[in-house]
Amino acid sequence: MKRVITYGTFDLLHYGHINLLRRAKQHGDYLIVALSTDEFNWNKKQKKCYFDYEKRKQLLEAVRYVDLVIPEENWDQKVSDVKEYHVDTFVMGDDWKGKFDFLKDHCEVVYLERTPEISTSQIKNDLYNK
Ligand code: C2G
Repeated sequence: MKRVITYGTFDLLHYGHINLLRRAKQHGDYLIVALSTDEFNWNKKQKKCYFDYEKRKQLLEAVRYVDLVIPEENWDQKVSDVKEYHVDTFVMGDDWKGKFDFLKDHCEVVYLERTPEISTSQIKNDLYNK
């Protein structure tokens, strides 16, 4: 079984996220999503989520492409995650292109094209300016 992992906040889950998850799953048979915790988002990514971790986890677990959701608590857990979960392929959107190439020593690294014109901040701006 080919195991794939990806990381993110996935707040206000939208079709850009779903496009990423669908394509990530195409790289294997089992997709793990390491979901940024509220603390990690706030302390390290300066992101204030609309939905808390449990709600974002619940949403992701309802997505047909996702097999397991685990917490992402820090920037440095990726190598241990790849080892612990026997990951074959690491996938991220290409806004992160090159940033995780150090993982090539441990697994395949794939950057997928981001879906244009949609982002959580765009949704928030559009709603705020309605
Ligand atoms: N994404 C995408 N298209 C969009 C928006 C997002 O393909 N229009 C992808 C991103 O490239 C990322 C994933 O969806 O691969 C999740 O996006 P975010 O929740 O914004 O993740 P981010 O905050 O970039 O966290 O350790 C890595 C970080 O946790 C990544």
